[in-house]
Amino acid sequence: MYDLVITGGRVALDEGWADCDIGIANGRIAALGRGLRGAAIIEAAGRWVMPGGIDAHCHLDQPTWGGVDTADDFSTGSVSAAFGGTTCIVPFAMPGPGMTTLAALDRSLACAGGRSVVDYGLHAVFTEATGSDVESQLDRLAARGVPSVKAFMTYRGFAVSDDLMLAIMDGARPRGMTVMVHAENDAGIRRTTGRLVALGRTGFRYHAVAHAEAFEREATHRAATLAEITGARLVIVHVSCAQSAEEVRRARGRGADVIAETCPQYLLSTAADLDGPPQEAARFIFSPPPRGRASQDALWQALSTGDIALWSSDHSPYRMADKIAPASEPSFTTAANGVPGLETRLPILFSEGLLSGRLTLARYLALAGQAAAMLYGLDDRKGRIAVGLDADLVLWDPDARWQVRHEAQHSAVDFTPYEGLWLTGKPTDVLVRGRFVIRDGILHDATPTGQFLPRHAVPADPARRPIEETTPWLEA
Ligand code: DUC
Ligand code: ZN
Ligand code: ZN
Repeated sequence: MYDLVITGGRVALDEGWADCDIGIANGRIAALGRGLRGAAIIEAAGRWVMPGGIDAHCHLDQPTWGGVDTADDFSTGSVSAAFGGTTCIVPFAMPGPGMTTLAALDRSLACAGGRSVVDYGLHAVFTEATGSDVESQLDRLAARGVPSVKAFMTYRGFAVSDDLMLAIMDGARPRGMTVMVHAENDAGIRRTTGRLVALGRTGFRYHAVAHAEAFEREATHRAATLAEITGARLVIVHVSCAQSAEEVRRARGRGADVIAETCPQYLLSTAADLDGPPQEAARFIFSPPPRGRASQDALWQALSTGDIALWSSDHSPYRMADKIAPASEPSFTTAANGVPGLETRLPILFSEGLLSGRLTLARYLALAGQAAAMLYGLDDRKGRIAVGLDADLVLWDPDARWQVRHEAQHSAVDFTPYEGLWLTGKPTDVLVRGRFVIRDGILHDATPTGQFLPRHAVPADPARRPIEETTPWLEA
């Protein structure tokens, strides 16, 4: 007798669709089969039972920077995630001005503790303020279950030099840690922003010029090359355009362990969306910016082949007033960068990826969370429907036809970039470790029982060696 049995649904397993029951005991999936008996039974006829999603790139309760803070904390952000079928999140422990990496981790753990309705891990962030003892800091992060660190190639106060990037990668590889990079050419952005300002071109449309594709392509190529030099595992976060996706594909072709992530905003909006009145255009201010239709096609293609391995929201919950700033003269140079997306990430993938036929079930499952679980050291607990794993499950009504409306979303941000978008398929019931958080489309239990998940390191592929350990003339 199981604590709970879900019966009658169409279940998404690794090997494909199955008509089976799911038996849950002590918060874990205990059995997959027919005729299972449970203390409680959930009838799922007509619904699809999918693994809970993992959103491994989001920003919650970040320290105030330049007077701007994030609207969502771990409470509102995690409820929003749950309504969107995401049962596990990995936000960034972002440092405030001058804050060290480890102090930022302590701060984020304190912010998250006792607030989240879904389970969560944290990524660390290295900046020039991190200090020179990179290796000992990596040791301390790994010991605390944080085997992934992000570094920025742009933004004052954040951008790291190539030297520091190499040191981070050199330290990460032997520890089985993953380096995540925001790849844009900083000097190019600063130079072009300065010239646009001098020309009086500060409207939101110029955001796409100041962050042109060439800047992203160059930085992606450089970061990938640094990964090749060190043998490190590298994730290029928020790949926005065909040129950057192509750089990742080429680096992988050379044997480098470089992985691409993209986000829904790059598939559903274009630079033309920045061209409207400020109130409208502000909904599409994020970095890198939206691109053109050809990039959208290339990104869908790369998602379908696996050349892009990760699908994350980059949920960056900044309010409209912080985007339209100053209100008297909105400017791309002062607008807060980022859009909400925790709640829409998976429904967009379900509707526009799986149901549209762009993605197979296997690709959908990989992008929904399986790939993130494996890459970020969560696969022993999360990411699939399999015996022994946490009972993080989502029941979807595959026929529900609905329109995204900001008023119906649960983030504390005051807009969505997807206002009015029609989608098919909606989560109706969401369980985290066997407990209902959402039931029949309603918040069933807001008790913040989400746990911090210490993640395991993922050893580097021994074939990917630092360049000084290779002897190409002997191997030719
Ligand atoms: N990069 C992110 O990863 N998130 C928000 C803004 C940014 O530039
Ligand atoms: Zn970024
Ligand atoms: Zn981000």
